[in-house]
Amino acid sequence: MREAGAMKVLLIFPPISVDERYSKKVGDVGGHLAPLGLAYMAAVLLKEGHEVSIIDAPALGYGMDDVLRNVESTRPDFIGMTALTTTIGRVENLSRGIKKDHPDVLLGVGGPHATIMPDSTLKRTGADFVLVGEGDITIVDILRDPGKYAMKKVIIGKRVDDLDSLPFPARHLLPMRAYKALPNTYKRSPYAINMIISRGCPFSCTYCCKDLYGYNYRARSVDNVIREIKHVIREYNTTEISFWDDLFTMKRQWVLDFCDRLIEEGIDIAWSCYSRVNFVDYEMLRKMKAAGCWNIFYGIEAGDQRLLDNIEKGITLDMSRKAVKATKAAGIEVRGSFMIALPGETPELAMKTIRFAIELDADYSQFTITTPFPGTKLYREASKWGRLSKKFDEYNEWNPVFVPFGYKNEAEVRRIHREAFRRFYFRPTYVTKRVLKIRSPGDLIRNIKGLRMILGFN
Ligand code: B12
Repeated sequence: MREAGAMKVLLIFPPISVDERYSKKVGDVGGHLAPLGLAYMAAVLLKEGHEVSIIDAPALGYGMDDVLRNVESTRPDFIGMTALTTTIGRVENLSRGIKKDHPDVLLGVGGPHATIMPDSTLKRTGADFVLVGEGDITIVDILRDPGKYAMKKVIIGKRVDDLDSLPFPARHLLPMRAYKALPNTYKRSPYAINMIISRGCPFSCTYCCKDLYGYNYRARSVDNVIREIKHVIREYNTTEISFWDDLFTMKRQWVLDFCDRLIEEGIDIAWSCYSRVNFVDYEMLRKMKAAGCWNIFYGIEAGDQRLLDNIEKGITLDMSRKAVKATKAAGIEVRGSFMIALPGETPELAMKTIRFAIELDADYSQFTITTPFPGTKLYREASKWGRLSKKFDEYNEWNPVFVPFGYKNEAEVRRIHREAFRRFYFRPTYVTKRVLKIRSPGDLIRNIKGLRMILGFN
């Protein structure tokens, strides 16, 4: 029985397949992760006494019709959807479909795209409201008194200053066995548990959108994160966790304290995170390794200083060299992220980036195609640097939606992007290194799947 005033809530992550995400046939390689934003909101709403369910359509393999059928049979009072720029077209179709059959359902849309383009999101989807920014606090207020908000079509979400005040994400509402990491992104267990320890980032890289979490970095306490780790170990028997913060090592002392706790309490997990090359040092990396960190993903982006300056990355090539060397020396694998088709880039400069990736010789390198998402400085200034397509469905970082003036056309961007994977991965030294690292049948399978994925990109 629901309490008085309680609602039947359905939160939806709209359908998109892994192949669509990469605009390529990459096969059954995994790559789904729990939608933590919805899971946080679900946890908060459960505490309020609402009856909540989540449909993570990509993980469940649901298409539009499956979602609509579910809505038909469950008849929720409130439906909330996440919109990314890549998925706004689907959110539009889905919400129009829902509103056609159920005009009375309260429908809200949030997430990065809704935050960046609230008015157009409202118009396209026909939703009752669009929420800008963080939803965890404000969704409670809205459902407490929908009448009060009925006139406000665009609602600004309250920023969560004290992240420890949030309950842990309601993972029990999600198909946890469907979350499998990509082959080269796990060590011990393909069943992925993703976690976030902070929100916000003080840097101003021009390709990144600051509208959602802002510049103000806020972290959870070490104690709160350790409790969540123990919780997921207990509930899901997990042996591996990936941290998806933009900058996990933002606060050095936090990282050291966190590692000390993992070590002191004998918490045996393999973990990985994202960082910046100028926010690590050997001593800290050694401690991270001792605490179970096996892989760090660095945004290295380019092999030419001017290209880095054009995106206001605030790093130098030497910082990348130093960080990669220190990370390897600490015994942690390095994943390097590189961008092709940056503002000011020519195919020759892209070759410099590819050569730099080879020089650094990270354990894995990912090359994505620069995508000026709306809400970023790069989007606003795109016409200064090249030609930009506005087909948002193609904004997935694997399509040349932006062609810098230094390139002839999209085909040339695609050719260089393929070339990057080919030159990096099909080097005899790289192949030998990977083969020598194979220790178990699991390692072998991971490598074969990873190879299939790289071939998919080619
Ligand atoms: C983890 C992650 C992934 C994971 C999992 C995605 C998932 N299921 O959530 C994986 C690796 C699968 C992934 C894939 C992609 N991702 Co991604 N991802 C992230 C990352 C790093 C963290 C997301 C997260 O957990 N945030 C923490 C939670 C708490 O926040 P949240 O999800 O934003 O939710 C809050 C608010 O947005 C809001 N909210 C969200 N939904 C709703 C709904 C309602 C009704 C309301 C009221 C509020 C609300 O309230 C929430 C709580 O405060 C973000 C970057 C970032 N820092 O957020 C990029 C990010 C979301 N991804 C992005 C992109 C582009 C992609 C891909 C297209 C890239 C690709 N080719 O792989 C795909 C598309 C995937 C898809 N399924 O559609 C972009 C989106 C940009 C944009 N303008 O839309 C981001 C912002 C990164 C970037 N490049 O700038 N991603």
